[in-house]
Amino acid sequence: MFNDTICAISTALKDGAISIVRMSGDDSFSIIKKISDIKKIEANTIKYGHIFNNGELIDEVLVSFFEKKHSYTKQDMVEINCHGGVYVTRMILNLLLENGCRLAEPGEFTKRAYLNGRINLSQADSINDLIKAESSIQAKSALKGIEGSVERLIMPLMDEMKDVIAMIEVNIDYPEYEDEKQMSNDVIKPYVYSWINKAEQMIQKAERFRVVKDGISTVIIGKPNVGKSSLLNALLQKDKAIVTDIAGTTRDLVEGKVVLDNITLNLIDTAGIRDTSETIEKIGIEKTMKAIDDAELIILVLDASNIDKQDKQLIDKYKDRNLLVVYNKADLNKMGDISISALNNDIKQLTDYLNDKYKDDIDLVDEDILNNERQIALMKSCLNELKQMYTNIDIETIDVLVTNLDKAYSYLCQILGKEYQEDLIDHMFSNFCLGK
Ligand SMILES: Nc1nc2c(ncn2[C@@H]2O[C@H](COP(=O)(O)OP(=O)(O)OP(=O)(O)O)[C@@H](O)[C@H]2O)c(=O)[nH]1
Ligand SMILES: [Mg+2]
Repeated sequence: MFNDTICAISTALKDGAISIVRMSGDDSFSIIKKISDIKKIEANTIKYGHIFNNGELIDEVLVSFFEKKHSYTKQDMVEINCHGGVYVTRMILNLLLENGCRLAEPGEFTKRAYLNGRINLSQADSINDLIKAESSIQAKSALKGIEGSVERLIMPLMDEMKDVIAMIEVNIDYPEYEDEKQMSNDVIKPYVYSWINKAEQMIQKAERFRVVKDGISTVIIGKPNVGKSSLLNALLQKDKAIVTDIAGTTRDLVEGKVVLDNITLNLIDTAGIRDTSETIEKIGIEKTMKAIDDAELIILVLDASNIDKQDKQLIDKYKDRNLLVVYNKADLNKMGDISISALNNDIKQLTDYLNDKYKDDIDLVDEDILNNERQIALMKSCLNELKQMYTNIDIETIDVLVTNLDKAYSYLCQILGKEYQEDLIDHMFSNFCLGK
């Protein structure tokens, strides 16, 4: 089923020095022989040659051969390095299709790597994350995932659970073996307690890290004319939002993304908050309120040369949220812990503060942690089963409790893809790009 030979263009289809067209499957080696002057194939070598279509030269190429044992998919694989450019690359792909290959689905090479046991499902997650990485921290965390950090993290927990399940099963199935350790409710209670703690910690760390890795949703708010749009522009280093000295310039939400040293901010500049009867501005302020509700971080901008009662009301209103008060217009008046001048692009105190504030979360990149939503969601399901088990531990019999434990364990298996679940696998790999 998985041995038919697939092919795809693995590099971006645009002008460039080199493109790579890949094949994987039983016929990879014989197909390249049919379309090129490379007739003698040695595994794990790179050969120089030419590709022909009915005797007509298509390109001069370098072809890498990977034997099953050493290939990415654990199948015979061929990688054709041809001259970049849309035309030649497509020609070679078409030749492969005409000579017995099937066009790979997105992610199908990695799917084969997984199905053939080359990588586990969490490693496949990470390969996808690496392809999509936009910042160094995303890339670093994906690389850790590829080299097996998730398995390292959850295996000790899985081993403990597996042992306890096995002992309970022995107790149930062979009650006559009195020598076996008896897994009474009292015996398993401390185990379940410690697993709950571990699962909670893993989820908490993963969620903290996800915020810094995927971008902190940040809303810039304040009264009209304090310099919110100027701050957005200074952070983005471009004139994205309109800036004027007319109060109420920004009506709609203006979005932008900025990568500071390591953290990414998903920024939203908003309409200045004030009482107004003007229809458009009113709608803008309603949108501001909604954006504030959804944000993880609120940057409240004040005009340091003109602080009044309304500023204090805003500080008071959002003091229980993740609020950062920034004093702008430092060129007119310097005050507060974070004093900036957006007009002069003097915002270092703010960026330094943010990099420092999230440093501990960023440092989690060096720990083995859960890497993405799928893994976190499965760990949460596992935690729910364990909590249910703990709630009932003094009232239910062991054979009822073990059903929760079985389910908890199976969620952990799913993180690594240890259970073969075709739906899940298809869903996951369809997010990949072609040729990977
Ligand atoms: N002196 C000084 N003026 C600034 C500074 N930042 C912004 N301004 C000026 O303040 C005025 C308002 O700036 P905006 O960035 O449009 O302010 P805003 O908070 O987005 O205003 P609204 O969109 O109306 O809510 C403009 O004239 C800016 O040039 C600053 O650091 N120093
Ligand atoms: Mg504005």
